[in-house]
Amino acid sequence: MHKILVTGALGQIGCELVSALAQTYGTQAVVASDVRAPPPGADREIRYENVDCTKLQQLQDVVRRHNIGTIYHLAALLSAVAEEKPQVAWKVNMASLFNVLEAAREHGCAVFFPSSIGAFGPTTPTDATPQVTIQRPTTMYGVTKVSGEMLCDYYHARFAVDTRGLRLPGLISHSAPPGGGTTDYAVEIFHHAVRYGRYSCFLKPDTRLDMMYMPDATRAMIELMKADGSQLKHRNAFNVTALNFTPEELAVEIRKHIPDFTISYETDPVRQAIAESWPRSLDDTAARSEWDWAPEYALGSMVTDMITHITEKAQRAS
Ligand code: NAD
Ligand code: AKB
Repeated sequence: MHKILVTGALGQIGCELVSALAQTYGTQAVVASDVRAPPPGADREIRYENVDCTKLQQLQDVVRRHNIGTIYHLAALLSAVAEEKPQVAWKVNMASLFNVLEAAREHGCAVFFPSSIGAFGPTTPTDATPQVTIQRPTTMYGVTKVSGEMLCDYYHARFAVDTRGLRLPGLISHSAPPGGGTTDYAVEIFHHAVRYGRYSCFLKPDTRLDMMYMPDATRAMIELMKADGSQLKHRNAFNVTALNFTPEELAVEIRKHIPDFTISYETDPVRQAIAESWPRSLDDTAARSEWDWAPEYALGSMVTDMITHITEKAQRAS
């Protein structure tokens, strides 16, 4: 039986994607991997491999040993960290994708690549950004995402590798902390609201961005990889979205659960500039029509679920 390899599996998405894949296909079908060692107490039922994706040999070895048929390639540096270390970001994001595509070409694997709203830039139409439009990002993260989309298209056209991708918005989740992105405020705010009743936000109150709750995001990734390939016209990569709000609007929704919650603003100029270079909202019509994408969580249901989980976690820890 072909197995599924997840790279960067200890990150914000990986932690939940591995569980979602195990629920869908069984624990034996999934191999989790990361350059880091798993934390003590990690799920021992899921096979774990230490893999640095910038090393082709390590990837090829794990793909061969586990008879891998599909690779969900999550290993990367996120927007804020990539802007701090652009040279490292180019190496990690591009070398690792190139190696994944080479291993996939040699071993006949399908590849999932997570692009981002960061693949757009200040010259892109900002509202209801179309599927096909101007992509001239001004961040190193965005440059690696556009290049990644194009490289995936190239491997599909030139070598018939089944590459598929999503342009994900900011993702909100409670299992693992976010990895250094511009949209991290939308996760941090919940932890601070539950623990301290207040939060100092690094983006301005009216910074509007698309977002998505993690259960919708992992389902989108799995559904895209299951979709009938002959129906996919865009492949790399589909705009997808679910939620759209500003920090101020999120705070209002949190106050429905924690009435005394207060938010203040101490803007980080680097992350604010990144956010302002991104679209305010995406048009995901192509994903909806080509593989029936539809989100399940709205702002209210996402906030209720986040606060429930984080409160339970805080109570267990105390
Ligand atoms: P994360 O930073 O939380 O996790 C990335 C993981 O990759 C980490 O566990 C890290 O140890 C690992 N990693 C780093 N270098 C590696 C290497 N050389 N080899 C193997 N593993 C390595 O990131 P995430 O939020 O889980 O994002 C995963 C992917 O999804 C990234 O490509 C990111 O750009 C994309 N994405 C994320 C979001 C989001 O909001 N989280 C939104 C859009 C796109
Ligand atoms: C980031 O902020 O870097 C990510 C993303 C939207 O790609 N969350």
